[in-house]
Amino acid sequence: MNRPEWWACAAVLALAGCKDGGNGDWTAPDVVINELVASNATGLQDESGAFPDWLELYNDGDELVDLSTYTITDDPIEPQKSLFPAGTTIEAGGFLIVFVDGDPSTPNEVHTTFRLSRVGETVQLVGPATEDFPIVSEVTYPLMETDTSWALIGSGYEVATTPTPGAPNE
Ligand SMILES: [Ca+2]
Ligand SMILES: [Ca+2]
Repeated sequence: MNRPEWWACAAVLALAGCKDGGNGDWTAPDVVINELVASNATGLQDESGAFPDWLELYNDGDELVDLSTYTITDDPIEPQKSLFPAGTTIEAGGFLIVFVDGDPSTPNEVHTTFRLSRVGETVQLVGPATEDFPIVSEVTYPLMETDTSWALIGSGYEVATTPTPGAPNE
């Protein structure tokens, strides 16, 4: 964080609770789990032509975020369940599709080591181990109908009947 941001954060820390990590000077980026499909039959395909479950990350901040030291998990007691490939980044205002299928068969795409349950579970985007695994974004979704998504619209999540991978939710 640059100096003006540090001063601003220090000034409002007591009131607003700036997100702080284990080393005191780490701030969580504004990256959210923006949308997910837990039962994909006819929607987004990966490069192999499969229809994996997927989730969409969105960077609501104004700086590129390097996810190389981040992880993603469906198990809170195993924060490092699935690593991002080294060099994975998400640009400011950008989207990143993560195939949540336990099948890293298309190495140019990001895949997880686990799958999404159609009946619902909790998924977390987790920050660096050096910051004590801060939860950057967390979503708990209910039982999902096939080819619908759980989408962040406004300040909350709701079912979307038309998933929008890589684009703003609607
Ligand atoms: Ca799972
Ligand atoms: Ca979307």
